Amino acid sequence: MKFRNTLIAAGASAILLSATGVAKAADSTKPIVIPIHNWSSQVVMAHVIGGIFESMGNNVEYVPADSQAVYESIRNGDVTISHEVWQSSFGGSFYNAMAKGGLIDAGTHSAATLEEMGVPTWVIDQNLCPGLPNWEALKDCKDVFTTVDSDGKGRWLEGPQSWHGTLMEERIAALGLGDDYMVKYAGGASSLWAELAAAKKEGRATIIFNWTPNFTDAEGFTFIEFPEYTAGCRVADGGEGSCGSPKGWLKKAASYKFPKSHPAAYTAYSKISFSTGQIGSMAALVDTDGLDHKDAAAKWLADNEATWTAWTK
Ligand code: TMO
Repeated sequence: MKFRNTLIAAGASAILLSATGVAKAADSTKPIVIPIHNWSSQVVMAHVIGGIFESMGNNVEYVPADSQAVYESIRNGDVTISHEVWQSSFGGSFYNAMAKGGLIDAGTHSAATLEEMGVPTWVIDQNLCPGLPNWEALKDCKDVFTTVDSDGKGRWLEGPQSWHGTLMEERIAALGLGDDYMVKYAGGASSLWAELAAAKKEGRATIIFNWTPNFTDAEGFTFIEFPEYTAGCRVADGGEGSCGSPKGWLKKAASYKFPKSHPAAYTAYSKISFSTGQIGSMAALVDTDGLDHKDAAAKWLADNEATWTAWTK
């Protein structure tokens, strides 16, 4: 028996009869809305995933979005996905939106994550603060971490406050480090990387917020080992705050409408899983090689075609 592919237009939507005769819903022509945040891998991956959707015939729109508020926007249907849900920074907002209804968990990347304060590994190699990466070593070496703007205290250069609020200030207080250390917030991720480069040039120790996967995995960055994270240990979750960050997951979120409006794109999205090396290289194309985010995504797609086309089938 022979079947022919038959396209039946039914209002705005179409039904495709495949070779097996199983009806498949075609994707809506409405744009899939992808958020743009303020760290490199996320922006490159936005364009990588957008490029995958476009290769399948979908329309895509990119919108700048706050990385906490985006989960409420997804729940409301204004944004379609969030493709880098980092457990430490965004797990709370992700599950809050899910509990209110309207946001779904579309799977987990294979990369494990850590978002934590740390030092470039040469600070350890040169023994500038003996005992690191154990956090207790900090008690005896605030002086190597002072800067002109730190009031005689050791400085922790945090990321922008939009990522995780006053988490590190609370941790410093809870660990009894408040007399010796202070937090300064970077205006953007590029200030973190500028500080890494300046400290290296000056041969000066520095503590910055950083994460893995990132481009810094390649050169060597050592995360400080704080008391182990447990559920509820943070002040924001009702705890004392004297804990480090979780060895965490990296999830994909979607609007509950997405599987219905764009079933083919959603099916591909649910299969997407990036590794530590893949995400690190997306960041490196921008922060090490100097490409802009769109060019980095185009290069990544061209260099990894076999990987991503498998997800579209
Ligand atoms: C969410 N981030 C990767 C910046 O920690």
